[in-house]
Amino acid sequence: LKKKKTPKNSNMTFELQYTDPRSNARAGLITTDHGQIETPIFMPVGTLGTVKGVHLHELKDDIKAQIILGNTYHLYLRPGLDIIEGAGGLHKFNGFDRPMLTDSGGFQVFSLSGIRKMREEGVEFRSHIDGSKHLFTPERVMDIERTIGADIMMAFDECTPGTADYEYARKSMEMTHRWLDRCLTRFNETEPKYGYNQSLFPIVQGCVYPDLRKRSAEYIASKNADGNAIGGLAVGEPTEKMYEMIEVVNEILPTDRPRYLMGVGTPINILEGIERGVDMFDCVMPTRNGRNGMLFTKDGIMNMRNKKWENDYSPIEADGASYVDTMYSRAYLRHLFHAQELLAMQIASIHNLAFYLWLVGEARKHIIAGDFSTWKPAMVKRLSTRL
Ligand code: PRF
Repeated sequence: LKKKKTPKNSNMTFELQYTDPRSNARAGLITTDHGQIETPIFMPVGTLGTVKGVHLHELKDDIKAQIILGNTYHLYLRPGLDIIEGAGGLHKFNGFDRPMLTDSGGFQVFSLSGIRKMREEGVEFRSHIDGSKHLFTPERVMDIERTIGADIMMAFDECTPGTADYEYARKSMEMTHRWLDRCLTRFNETEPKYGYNQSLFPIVQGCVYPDLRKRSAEYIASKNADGNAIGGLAVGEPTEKMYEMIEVVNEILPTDRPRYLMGVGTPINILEGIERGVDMFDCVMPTRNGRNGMLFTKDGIMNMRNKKWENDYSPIEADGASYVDTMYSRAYLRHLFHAQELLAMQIASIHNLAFYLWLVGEARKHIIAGDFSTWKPAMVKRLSTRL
């Protein structure tokens, strides 16, 4: 058992508990001041400090979320830093007393805000809410993430689109590296605000170019951070390229620190990521697609709006991971979606998140049991069906 104390300004630890002998899959334990996270893990997305449609009670006791994610960009614009600081940080504000992570806005500024201007200094953008002008610099983002107070803060990066040409990708990656240095400087010269520690995770970029990915992974690894993230994937590149880039990067990122693949993905993407040595995932898919009527199950995807469920009075998923799976029938859930009842979205969100947490929990069990390499392909095959 390896337990490593990580560098200054944090007391996060990562204990690598098991490594699969036939792949790069690992099971580990992250310890933060808000508790522990068993990896591999999926982090439900709580953009505005709430996982959409899900009460805390369900999030903690039914879905069994061990960590959730918030977005710097959104929380900064609304409710704003004064309100969050006044509450005593995001944990106090939303009542989730387990670990939290904030994304830096390096993705959201690019995908959500309308007009934006990027320069060495940072990104100037207009709010998607009221059109007001703002400037995010690496220093400003560190200050904002200190004020939000998540256990894990993400560095400010540019998420290079998956279709970028080589020269664009190289320049973008180099700027992300310079921004990382500025993030680290600010992070190291500031203190947490609420009496518990925070960690800073840097982000690998480099688009679909193996030599850029290698350079970026080497640069990021040299910072010796508590954990490392892989960004710029699942942004328009072919899925096979994504898997290839994960392999290139994970050959370089240290094995004794958690690895976080940002914004990924489908249940199959997650299993492929775990097999390649990724420990942490987040994605809006279970909640967003759930609100549109899409359910992820062990036996594939169900579109609950489909006529085929009209008089199917069987449970949503007989052996599902959540209480909603046997509390409600398929016909009833279909009816709720067609009637545009709020409960439809709530049921679907709880079901999908419980399923994602179940899936990573099963992966962990099989890594520990030593049969991940036979369990995973069988699970991928099952997940590939459309019900
Ligand atoms: N950077 C940041 N957040 C992200 C991404 C990234 O590259 C992605 C890419 N899949 C999702 N979220 N900061």
